[in-house]
Amino acid sequence: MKNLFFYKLEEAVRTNNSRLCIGLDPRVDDIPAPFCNEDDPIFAFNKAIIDATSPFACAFKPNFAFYEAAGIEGITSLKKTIDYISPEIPIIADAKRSDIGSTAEAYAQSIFDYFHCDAVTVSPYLGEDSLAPYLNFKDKGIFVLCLTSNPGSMDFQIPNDLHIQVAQKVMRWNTAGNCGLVVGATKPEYLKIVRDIAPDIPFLIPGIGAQGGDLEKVLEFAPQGDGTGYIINVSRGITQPSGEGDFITRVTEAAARYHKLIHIAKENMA
Ligand code: NUP
Repeated sequence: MKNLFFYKLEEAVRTNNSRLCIGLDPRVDDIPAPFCNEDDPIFAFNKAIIDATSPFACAFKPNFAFYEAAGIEGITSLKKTIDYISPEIPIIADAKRSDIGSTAEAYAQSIFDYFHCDAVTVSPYLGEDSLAPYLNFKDKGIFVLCLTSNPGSMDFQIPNDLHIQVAQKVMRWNTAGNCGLVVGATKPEYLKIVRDIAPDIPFLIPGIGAQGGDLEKVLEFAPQGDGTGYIINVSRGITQPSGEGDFITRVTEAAARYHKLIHIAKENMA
């Protein structure tokens, strides 16, 4: 069963023939010179990236940390960025919220009622009642952290089979079809385990590009039985492109390259 968010996501996948989610994680100190002279450098930077990369994207994922780090102006830039993105392209608020239920209600209101994002990332650490305020938004997407891409996933998650337990729980919590799982690209063998447990839960997969995840291996295990149900996030690999020359040209080329790499990897699987 697909809820409104996952339906919208698959529509965007179809329209742009893309499973590439583009991460909008602006680092104020790294914003190139021309944008720094604008009134709102973060928004100007994001706007240029969104204009250049929208044809390659099935979703955009701003990580709230980078906007909060820039203070009140950063929050304003975030709001403007979200409002600027075409309504056809879903926006995933990478906010990794986690708190007791009564506080989670305020977080959920902020993400969905104020920022009008289509989906959110949340941490399951505090358990079911802490996620209920998000899950009550039946038309939105709730991506639960399951297996993170960082080295610290070896501290608690993998040694305690937490990724397995989270996947099992999310299968039960998904009564409205609004749940997804965040599964890092850096540990494809564990991603496979999660897919076996949760065959029809969509995956948000970060860790390709700067974190060195293996795209081919990820695409071997990530798709659901019908080939759908996953999106691949790239943030720095697109918004901080290597090389010389015009910045936005390099951003566009990087987005086009990842878009193509995902297709090539998929074809190699076939
Ligand atoms: O497990 C996770 N790993 C991860 O990198 C869960 C995430 N939400 N992320 C986020 O994805 C991370 O915080 C950043 O916003 C993005 C990856 O960025 P990059 O490594 O592609 O630059």
